[in-house]
Amino acid sequence: MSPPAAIIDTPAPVNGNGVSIKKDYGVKPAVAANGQAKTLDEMENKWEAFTFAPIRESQVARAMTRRYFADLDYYAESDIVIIGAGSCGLSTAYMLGKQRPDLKIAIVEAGVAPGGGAWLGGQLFSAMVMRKPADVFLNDLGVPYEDEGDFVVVKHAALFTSTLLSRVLAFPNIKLFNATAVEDLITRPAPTAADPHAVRIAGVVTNWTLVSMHHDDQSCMDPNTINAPLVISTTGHDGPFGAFSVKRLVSMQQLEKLGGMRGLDMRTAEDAIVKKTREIVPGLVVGGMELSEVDGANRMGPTFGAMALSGVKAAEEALKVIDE
Ligand code: 48N
Repeated sequence: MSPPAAIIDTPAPVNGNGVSIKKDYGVKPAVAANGQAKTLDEMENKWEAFTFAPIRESQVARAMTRRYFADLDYYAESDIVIIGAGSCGLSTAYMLGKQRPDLKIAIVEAGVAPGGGAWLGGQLFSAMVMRKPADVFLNDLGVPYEDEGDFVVVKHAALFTSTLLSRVLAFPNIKLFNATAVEDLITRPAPTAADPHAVRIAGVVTNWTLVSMHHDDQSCMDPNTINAPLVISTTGHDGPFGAFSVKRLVSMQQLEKLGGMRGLDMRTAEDAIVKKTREIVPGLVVGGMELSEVDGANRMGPTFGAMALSGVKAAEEALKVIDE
């Protein structure tokens, strides 16, 4: 039985060059789902007559895939790519989204769930500590906290991370590609007097994370790419996926070696990470705990102010490059 004619949808819109354009789906605030009621109160005790509006499975398939592939097409050329949607990467995206609605920003996050290590405060405890002046970031974000003098405490780390994530996802010029791993960096020759083999970073090489995890037991599964004049890497300290870009810079001889993250020293670690967030090689800014692997900075343990403010600085450093 062929689907009713009304459901055969029109093809995704493309411009004169056949490039998908962001179709305006008329994003509206959420309204009651069932078509009859307009408020939750109106649904009370009306379950006998309750029914959802009609749907055909292919409409769901098209609603998801049309948008996703239009986004893949649209962000294939981005202004900035952020690798890693942990607390630093999301803070960076938040600052860029607020300041530069003109920029196309793609966030590539290997995990299905973005947020990195910021869903808990430390050793699975809920509360998240941020040392002042990181409270100014929480004020800007609108996250409530308890003031303990030199530091503040957010009652649950997930309150910070979910609020930050929701603000970032609400920016129309930012797209999160989660469950997607950066497998390599796109480079262009940028020889210098000191290094004829020097490169500048010009984008990222991506694949579904589940594919990235099985290159050793499947035949060749080639990646996809996103071109961008600037990449911001915030992939965290070393681990299964961590410190990705800086380790790749070493293997492509753009960095001689990594300093390696040092032992825990809260007071020196946080200042160092924020102050040294910077463009490591042309076209690549590194922030958050990934940076500790470059400079051999100490780790700070269960305090997150440096992640937020490293994100603020990473956004600043990125705009210096983009606007130069
Ligand atoms: O949360 P993380 O790991 O990294 P940061 O730098 O945003 O925040 C670090 C912070 O959580 C701490 O480690 C705290 C402060 N503790 C310090 C200490 O002393 O222990 O987020 C990195 C994100 C994760 O979500 C990864 O999944 C993702 O980056 N990621 C990648 N995404 C895409 N492609 C990759 N190759 C990749 N590698 C990591």
